[in-house]
Amino acid sequence: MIFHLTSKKPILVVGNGVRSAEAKKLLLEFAEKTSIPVLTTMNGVDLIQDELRIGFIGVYGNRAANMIVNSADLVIAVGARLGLRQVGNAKAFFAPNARLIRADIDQYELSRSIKEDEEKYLIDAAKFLQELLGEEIPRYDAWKRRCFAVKELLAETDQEPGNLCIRKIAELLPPDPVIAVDVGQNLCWSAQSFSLKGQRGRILIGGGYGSMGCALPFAIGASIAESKGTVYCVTGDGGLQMNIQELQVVVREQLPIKILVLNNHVLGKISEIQQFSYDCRYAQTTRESGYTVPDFRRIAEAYGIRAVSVDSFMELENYRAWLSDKTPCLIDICLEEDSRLIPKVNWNSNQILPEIDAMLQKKAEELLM
Ligand SMILES: Cc1ncc(C[n+]2csc(CCOP(=O)(O)OP(=O)(O)O)c2C)c(N)n1
Repeated sequence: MIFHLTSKKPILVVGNGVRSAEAKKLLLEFAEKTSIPVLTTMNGVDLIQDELRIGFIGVYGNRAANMIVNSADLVIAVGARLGLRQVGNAKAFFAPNARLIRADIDQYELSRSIKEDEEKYLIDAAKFLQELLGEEIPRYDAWKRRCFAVKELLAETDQEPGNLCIRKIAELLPPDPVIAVDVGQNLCWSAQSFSLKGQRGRILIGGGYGSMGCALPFAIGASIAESKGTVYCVTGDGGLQMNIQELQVVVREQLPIKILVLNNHVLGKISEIQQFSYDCRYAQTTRESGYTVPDFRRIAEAYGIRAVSVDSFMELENYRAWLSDKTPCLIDICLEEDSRLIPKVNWNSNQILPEIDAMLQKKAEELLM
């Protein structure tokens, strides 16, 4: 018996290992059979979508997801390595009220301990889920409803312009889209706010490698793999400048890649670190400190790609047709320079910052009690 029947608030945390083991169907089956809430890591953010999606955990994870981890009494992590980005610096604060079960195919990942009494299974994610499916596990409908009520309650907190922009893009996409995302704030906003229609869509990210400029080559590869399929490429202005020459491949191969530039005119992720951790001593990240952005519309047009610059993501509505036809395009979306990345889990505790309205916080905590 792997599952602890005494558990009242169990959760599943799934990572990319579930995809590698081709166990996504088993995951959905398990989630449906038991009603145990499913959370993901950033790498597994597209493993579960639509009404099943609560969010991803970790430093820049969704507030509701991290609150649920803080309150759960059983965490079953499958194919999720639970690295620093998920667990933080002070392991004692990770899922402080829970027993931890870890299933991973990678011996090295399991050799790192997170909790002294954690239970580890060196096993393929599909086999592990199959074993769980064979166990008599009660349904957790009421607990799942409470988790989703918290998600609902907090739906409008932490909504920076970057999040709202991703929500707008998601609204305009067809079911099961393939999306390639770059690195920086644009990645975190995407992971936080891309709720996809359908269960087969993909969000391709560089994960732990964090190599800026990956989105456009990812999009090219994904489009070719799908016999010139449509791919949505979400990138920051800095990331696009890393591999901008690949626009020629898009044109030469006539790939229906839709490039959406979240253009805040700064190397946002790093300028934010310089703002908060280095007392606003910006270096090579903002216009004044030595970073500038070209006119992407004109560059795309020079390559022969249809392009437009919009002052606000609200204008994306006017380009619905561009996003659904089979021709490449670039939409340069102007974002506020100071669109921030929130919430953030304190590296040395499990406190989620910034604090929200006390009444809202209390209500969410009561739901999770
Ligand atoms: C090749 C490479 N160089 C530097 C970094 C460090 N880095 C991470 S995010 C980032 C800024 C990204 O800026 P931008 O592409 O404009 O995206 P934003 O954060 O503004 O969304 C930098 C420099 C990196 N991850 N990869």
